Amino acid sequence: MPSTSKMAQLKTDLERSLDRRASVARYRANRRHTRELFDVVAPEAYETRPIELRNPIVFYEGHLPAFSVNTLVKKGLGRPGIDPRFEVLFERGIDPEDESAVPGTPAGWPSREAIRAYGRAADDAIVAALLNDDVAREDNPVLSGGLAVETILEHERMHQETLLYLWHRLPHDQKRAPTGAPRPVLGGDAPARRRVRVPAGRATLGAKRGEIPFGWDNEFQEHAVLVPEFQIDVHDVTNRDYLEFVRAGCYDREDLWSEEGWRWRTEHGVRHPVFWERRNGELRWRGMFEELPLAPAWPVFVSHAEASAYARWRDSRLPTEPEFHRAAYGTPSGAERAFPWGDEPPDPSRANFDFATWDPVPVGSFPAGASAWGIHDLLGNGWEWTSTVFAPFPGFEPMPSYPVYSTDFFDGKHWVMKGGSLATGKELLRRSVRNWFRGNYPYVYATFRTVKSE
Ligand code: AVJ
Ligand code: FE
Repeated sequence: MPSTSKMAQLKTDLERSLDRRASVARYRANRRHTRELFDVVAPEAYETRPIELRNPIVFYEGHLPAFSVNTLVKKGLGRPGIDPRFEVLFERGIDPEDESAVPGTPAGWPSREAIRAYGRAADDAIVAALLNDDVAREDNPVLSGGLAVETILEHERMHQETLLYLWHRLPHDQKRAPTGAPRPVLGGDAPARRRVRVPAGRATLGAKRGEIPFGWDNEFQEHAVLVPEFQIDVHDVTNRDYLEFVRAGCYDREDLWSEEGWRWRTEHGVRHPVFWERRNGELRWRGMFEELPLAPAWPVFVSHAEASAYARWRDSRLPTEPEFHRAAYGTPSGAERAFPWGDEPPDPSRANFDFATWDPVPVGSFPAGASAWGIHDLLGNGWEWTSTVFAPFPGFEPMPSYPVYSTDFFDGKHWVMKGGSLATGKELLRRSVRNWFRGNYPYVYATFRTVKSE
């Protein structure tokens, strides 16, 4: 009869081999999804740069495997990579303040064939490591608890969202919809604008180290915030609502905009959201695969600067990060939930996420996803801008697997977004996830709602 510690050992060995196979399956599924996303884009668009403030498309096909090799194989396991040149060239993306600060890129990128061959070699190395190496060894802070493995898996998930919003900028003749792609659901008129009162109470932000299987460094530590009473929009601001702001001439009203917001608005000649297009005097929606009517009930996607100006025009403001938490996860009893609707994991009846659609769906489409206060769409469809500057929580420590993940962005120029979009993976809908962008970045699937405190 084996001793109990021997039994425990046997059990963990079995568990470990199941974990290994599960990680390989997740890695493979991720890579397949990335490949499917690249297949949407016409080959002639490969070296184009759909967003000036980001690298060209070609970069991302190299970045995903190179990041995985850099993080798991080199940094984690301490082994050589596959191609040192690629592992520097594709190491990290860019986030310049404006178009004039875009760093130079190579005169010629490696060929697509070479990048794909690198990707295949990287996949083989990662899969072999997941199957055979001690990828979760506890005496190595990069690997401990599966940190590097989770880091590479979620990194690829996040960039699938990057790819989607980049693809959104491409001309329609440079994309092909996959067969069976769902048709856009335009819906009817938007629901009436309405706010609901959320009484003062506690919001728990962040997570405790060791209590969730994985989190990015900026999600720690957990801490409670007392949130005073406020009133918040039941629905995200819609295209119908925002059109009133445009028609009222608010892109010409400097008094509504912050100083940087106004500078961005004037220097770029911004007259309406980038997801909108003016065609023969009519405003239309730039859909993923076709131009569409401006669906009144879709959430408007805008920059933080535009969202803030709109809120000011409505004599209101954007919610703070703690207010978002209270609206999404708080309840009248004071208990807090894992998700707006309760503790059950996300499924397609609760929200629009995980690439279920290629364009948003009407606000209020998921009554089963409403929060305890009856607030809709707090997760999915579009991220939500907050008035909170992206900064570390108390007890922040850079993560060993990717120490510059957040620290470079604690510069007072990035704003917290919460909630997730149509292109956010399921695992990234956990309560503690924080996203962030510059205030003048209008390209993300990001909407907002307004709040008032009496
Ligand atoms: C957290 C979404 C702002 O896309 O720039 C990817 C995530 N960091 N690779 C980004 C990220 C490094 C990041 N965001
Ligand atoms: Fe990245």
